Amino acid sequence: MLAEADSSSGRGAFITVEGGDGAGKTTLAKSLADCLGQAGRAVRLTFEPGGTRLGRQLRTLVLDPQLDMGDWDETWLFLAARASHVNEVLKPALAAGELVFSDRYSDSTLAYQGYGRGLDLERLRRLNAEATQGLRPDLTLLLDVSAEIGLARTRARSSEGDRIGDADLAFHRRVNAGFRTLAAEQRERIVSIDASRSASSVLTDALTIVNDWLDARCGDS
Ligand code: T5A
Repeated sequence: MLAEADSSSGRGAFITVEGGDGAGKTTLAKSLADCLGQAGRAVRLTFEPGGTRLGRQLRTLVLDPQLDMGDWDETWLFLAARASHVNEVLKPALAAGELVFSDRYSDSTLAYQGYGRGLDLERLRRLNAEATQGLRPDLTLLLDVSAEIGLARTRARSSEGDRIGDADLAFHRRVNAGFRTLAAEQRERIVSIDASRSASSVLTDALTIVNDWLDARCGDS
């Protein structure tokens, strides 16, 4: 058994997909939602920043390569997007008993703004707790791939950069190392998957992890 359900998430289950830029999160989250939806579950697929109308506006701002902003200004924008996501999407979906997949959530703030930008981790944890009203993921899939491979994937897809993706390689390496530290600290919640392999291999592993977790959770209740 990987983790117990977090009672804060109500009747549904809350699963996040995390990792560095280009790790394959969006590809995996869509495939997982498709597979589990076809198996008859009520599935919600959402993402940060941008799962709400306000979040989409904030995403445009925070990723705009023409816009200069301080590291804490950047952090507040991600937190504001998260707060609206929790209120408008996550809590209602979980209360309705849905299986919710979020492409990024609070671990991204610790990895990018904490380990990547060097902001105080304890303060970020407190702010995350406030923005989420204490809503924690039940299970997190961490797609682990080197910054070099991840950035090569995003750059092969599009030559248009964004304010965070365009940061230097050292920044993205710190982010990835930060995600690995978080996974080592919270083995009961965060499960790492080797995301340097094909998308289908990553999906196979993820489906096994999620189905085992759902079975164990069902057995516990
Ligand atoms: N951010 C976000 C913070 O700094 N703090 C925060 O609190 C939050 C929430 C936007 C940025 O914001 C930062 C992190 C980001 O820099 P985002 O939109 O999730 O967040 O940004 P990206 O991670 O850059 O999203 P991408 O869509 O670019 O990457 P994904 O989702 O990891 O990768 P995906 O699935 O889109 O795949 C990228 C390409 O690789 C291919 C896909 O087909 C696609 O072309 N691919 C694979 N190729 C080979 N093998 C595989 N296994 C593959 N999987 C996918």
